[in-house]
Amino acid sequence: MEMELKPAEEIVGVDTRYLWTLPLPGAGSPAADAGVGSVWYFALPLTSAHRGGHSGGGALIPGVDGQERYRNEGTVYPHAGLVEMITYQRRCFPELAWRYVDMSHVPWAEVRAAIEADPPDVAAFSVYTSTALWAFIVAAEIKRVNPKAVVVFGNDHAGILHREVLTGMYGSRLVDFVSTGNNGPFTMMGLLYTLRGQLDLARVPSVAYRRGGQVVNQGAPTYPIDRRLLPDYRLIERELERHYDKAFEVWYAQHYTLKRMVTMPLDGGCTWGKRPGRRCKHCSIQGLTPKTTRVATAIPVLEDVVGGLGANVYAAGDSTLGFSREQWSGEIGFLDELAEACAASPVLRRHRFMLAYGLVFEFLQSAELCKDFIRTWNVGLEAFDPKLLKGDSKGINKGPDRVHEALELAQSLDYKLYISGIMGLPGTTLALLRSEVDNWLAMAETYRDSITTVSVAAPGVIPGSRMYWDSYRSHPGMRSAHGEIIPARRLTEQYIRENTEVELADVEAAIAEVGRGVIALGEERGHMKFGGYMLGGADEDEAAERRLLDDICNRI
Ligand code: B12
Ligand code: SF4
Repeated sequence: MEMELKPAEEIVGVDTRYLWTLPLPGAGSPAADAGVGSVWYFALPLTSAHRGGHSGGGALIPGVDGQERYRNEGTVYPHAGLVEMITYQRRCFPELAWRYVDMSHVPWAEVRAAIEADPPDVAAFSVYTSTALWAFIVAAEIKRVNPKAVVVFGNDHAGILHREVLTGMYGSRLVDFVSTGNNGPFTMMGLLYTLRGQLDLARVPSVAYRRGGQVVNQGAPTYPIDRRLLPDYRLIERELERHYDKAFEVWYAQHYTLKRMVTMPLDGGCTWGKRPGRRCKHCSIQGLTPKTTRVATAIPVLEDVVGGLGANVYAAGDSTLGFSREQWSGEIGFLDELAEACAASPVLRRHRFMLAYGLVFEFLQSAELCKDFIRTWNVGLEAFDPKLLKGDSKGINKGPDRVHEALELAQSLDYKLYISGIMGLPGTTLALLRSEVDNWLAMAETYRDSITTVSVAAPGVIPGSRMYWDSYRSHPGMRSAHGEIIPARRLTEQYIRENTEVELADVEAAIAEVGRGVIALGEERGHMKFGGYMLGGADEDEAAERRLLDDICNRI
């Protein structure tokens, strides 16, 4: 698969031009470190949001008490992609020092001091659209202190925009390599072997870089996930204790018996993704081909995580609840096998430990099958009025009656619910906005004993989505905003203006009203939390972050 701006179908396969066998056969343990003495892996905070750097965090909403717990608690979930790479690094380079730094928890001053004291030789960043600014800031500081350091950007934002990053005002100076596929460990370990002089760069998959004034991209299909190691969270147990457990305590402790949650790439893609034109318009995930791990491999890892670390498991797939034999083409029996294996495991059969995504339709099909191991159903309801879903494949949620039926079923089978939605979809009027607010509040009130989170956001125009691609092609204004850092809030404002009868300000007022209601209801009973997408771009913090970046760059 090649990550590009134009939504594309993800290809799964093995391209034999590249190195996939890790550790590299015959590499042995080289005596010299060849300039690579330490590798740091960075997870980043949302732009301008030191508060609520967590999914569904966000700025404080005026006019309601009980938001103290939303302040600066950092994310609940360690970063799966980074722990996946660290797991491989321990296998391939057991002697090579590494650090895992999650800046939603570790403050900038502390990170800056650590870089000053002993900068890394290689820095790997997981870059989302909403965290790109911080990726550049930290990369700049590392290059300032250690100009020889090698900077690698990865994840969807960087991969989709690899050209923009490698040739951009900041990226051309700060970023050496960009990962362009869903092959993190192979890209990163390949690069480490290359930097140590043990592998030709041409054999590293899914990597883009500058050469002779050009951008070279060694695009590769996604290596099958049933042949990969799963992330080993024991490697960051100290960070779990120091940071993530506290965040979990604040947000979720009242809802769960296991008091942690870690993300596991057990499956990926969705059954809607085969043809990119059919995908939900706002979905920015490129890797959409349905794929699953091997259940026999996953079970011992899950036993360690649940039984050993005492953690819940966030299934990173986009459509996990869709993967039962009774649905779609009937080809994928992942959940059927998993249910059977969990029931047979002395550790797992005692817990409902998993959080899984699924459409309403998918939940209705698999709720009964999964009721002994899935604890939480994570559902994107998007909107209540079917008119708003037209032209966006989420219409497959099939309107309010099916939603109601699914929520009732969830409650009767004692599922927890993490519910998200979008306000300001094409066709929105002021009257519709009002009725959406009322519907969200009515739902929150009815199901508050099951709901952990209600998260409602404006339609973020982010690269990777069909919405972004359509706007990019049809709007000169959009093209001028396009680049290595995306002004997502400004683009969203424009998108709402052009496709609805309301303004972003109306949408944000409606979201705040839902927020106030949800928080107040949760305070009364149920402990629901509220969150919305922090688009950034609106406050002084972000302007200060931009100045910080320029200031560091001027000193390199
Ligand atoms: C789990 C998840 C979360 C979790 C946990 C994230 C975490 N800390 O790990 C939570 C709930 C916290 C979360 C939050 C948010 N998320 Co989220 N999340 C996901 C989800 C479902 C799975 C990600 C995952 O763990 N996959 C498994 C791991 C192993 O793979 P991966 O991360 O995809 O990375 C692969 C490659 O990209 C590559 N790679 C990744 N990083 C790097 C770095 C280097 C150096 C290299 C070489 C390679 C590499 O290697 C991996 C494969 O081997 C994805 C959707 C999806 N299925 O991809 C959305 C997704 C990543 N999230 C998204 C968004 C928007 C958010 C939020 C901004 C939501 C919000 N608040 O409004 C926040 C941001 C939080 C933050 N501070 O960064 C978007 C990102 C879009 C974009 N263009 O940036 C996605 C793609 C979903 C979408 N809307 O389309 N998210
Ligand atoms: S939003 Fe979900 S169902 Fe829609 S295309 Fe994306 S992953 Fe598939």
